[in-house]
Amino acid sequence: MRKFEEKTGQLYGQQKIRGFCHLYIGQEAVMAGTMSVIGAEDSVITAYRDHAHALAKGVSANECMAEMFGKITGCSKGKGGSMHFFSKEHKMMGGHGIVGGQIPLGAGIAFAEKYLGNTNVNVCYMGDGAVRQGAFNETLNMAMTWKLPVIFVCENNGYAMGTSVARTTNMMDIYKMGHGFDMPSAPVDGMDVVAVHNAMDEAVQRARAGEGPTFLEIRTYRYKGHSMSDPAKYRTKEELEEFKGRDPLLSTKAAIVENKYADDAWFAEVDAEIKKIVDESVKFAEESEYPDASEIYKDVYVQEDYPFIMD
Ligand SMILES: Cc1ncc(C[n+]2csc(CCOP(=O)(O)OP(=O)(O)O)c2C)c(N)n1
Ligand SMILES: [Mg+2]
Repeated sequence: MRKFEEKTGQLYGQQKIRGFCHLYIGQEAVMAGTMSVIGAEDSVITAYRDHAHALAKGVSANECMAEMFGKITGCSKGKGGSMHFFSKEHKMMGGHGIVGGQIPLGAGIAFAEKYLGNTNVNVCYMGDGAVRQGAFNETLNMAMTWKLPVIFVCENNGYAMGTSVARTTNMMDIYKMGHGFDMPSAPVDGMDVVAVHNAMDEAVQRARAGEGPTFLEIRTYRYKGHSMSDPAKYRTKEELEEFKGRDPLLSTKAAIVENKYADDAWFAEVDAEIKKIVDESVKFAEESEYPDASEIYKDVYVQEDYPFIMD
């Protein structure tokens, strides 16, 4: 996730990737910790900061990179771009640009799974800004009433664009918003991948057992600006450095080496392998074709054979 996005940032600077683009760098422990709990049959849905979600759910780096280049081989056939990564195969249900728009959709997917009688869950990610939408409250109410198998994950990175959480609320503990619906809710250290995994594991077990939703407020931080055009003047250098000092990649690596699960040579091998995958994705994207003009109205509305849930 980190290497893919570092490359994405470079390519944006070279104007090979255009349009809106929001990097996830710094928040990776949220994705690694939550995705390591769920399986291929479970679905995820999120907002526009979606590259890591797609990669972690199994969408290939090739398809993700090609999407940002606007190429037909992209996961949304080059018509979605950075903010709209979708994959029916991997049950990655987007990539949504309207803040909070994905929250009722996630509950809807969970409703469908329950209706079909399986034990699949939906993980519905959102930002700290998104919880200020009315739809968030309405969705939590319905999800709890119907005991839907959905895990609401608020990735609290402290800011909604340039607006800090402190400027948008009198009550800083976002997880407490779930208490208004008697929903199991908890704060989680988002820089600690094991803490994230454990909280998620509990939530997913509850959802699979038919006991309904959970609301996790995972406290994290984004190192880059909101989008590529944001110089991030609304926060101090010290604040940024403090979080970088707790970088989840470094602390996880240290724990792995300390416990002798792997050594530096193994990390070097993995680093080289990932560099190759990322470099190849750029080549793949560059060599792919743009969609033909005849594609423009395709996939805008649901095709008869499309809805995965009715298969
Ligand atoms: C309904 C709506 N209002 C406003 C915007 C403009 N907007 C885009 S991102 C954003 C901030 C959202 O912040 P947050 O939910 O914390 O997510 P983050 O970017 O931190 O991941 C806003 C206000 C939008 N896309 N949709
Ligand atoms: Mg935010």
